[in-house]
Amino acid sequence: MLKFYYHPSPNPAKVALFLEESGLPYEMVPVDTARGEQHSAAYRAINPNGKTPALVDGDATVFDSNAILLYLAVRHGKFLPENRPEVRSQMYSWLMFIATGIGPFSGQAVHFRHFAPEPKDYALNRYAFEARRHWKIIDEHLATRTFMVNEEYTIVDMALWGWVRAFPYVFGDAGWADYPHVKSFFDRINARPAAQRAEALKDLHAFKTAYDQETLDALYPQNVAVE
Ligand SMILES: N[C@@H](CCC(=O)N[C@@H](CS)C(=O)NCC(=O)O)C(=O)O
Repeated sequence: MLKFYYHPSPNPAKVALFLEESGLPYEMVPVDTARGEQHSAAYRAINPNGKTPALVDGDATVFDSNAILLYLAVRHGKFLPENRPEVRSQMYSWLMFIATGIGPFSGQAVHFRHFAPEPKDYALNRYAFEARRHWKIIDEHLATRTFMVNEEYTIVDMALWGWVRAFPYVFGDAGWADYPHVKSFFDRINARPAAQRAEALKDLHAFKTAYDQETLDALYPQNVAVE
């Protein structure tokens, strides 16, 4: 059975949605990043990047959320758009745009908005600007379509959903108003039973929610004092 290494955060959510949509049997293995479990030697052997998610499929190990989506989609022939160059090219482009733009800039915008120590104005401005710029591109793209590629529900939509969930942390609750098409997309995917099951995974384990010193040290090791 598939082993899915999970924490309730944006990148694992993408894979949770695929697994729930596909009905593939899997075991959820919690990795409590607030307790530093992502840094254990055992987990690093699965994901050398020490982040969630990761997937073990028999002898195959896959890390990085969009790589896992592609792996599962190709292996099981599910949630890939029509196999024409002009369509698949769109899938690869948007998948990488989400992996290299939406995710990292949104993540850093969250970090500087909520967690970074002062002074942070320059960095906050830089990442909030880039997050807005990337999400505007998505919003304009979704203005004329239901799904990201070819009007088919694909892994690109799953990759996007993982991060749309974090929208209020990136921009605040008022942020939705500037991205109406992203909001409609979010409501549309949330209405799917698989999305609700993917969201409910977080309740299967008592993940730590406190932001105490242990959590800060686990998530921001650059701040840990070196004696
Ligand atoms: N590029 C990676 C990024 C993974 C990532 O940053 N995961 C976050 C959760 S969304 C994490 O595990 N954070 C814990 C940490 O940074 O220590 C992917 O898409 O899987």
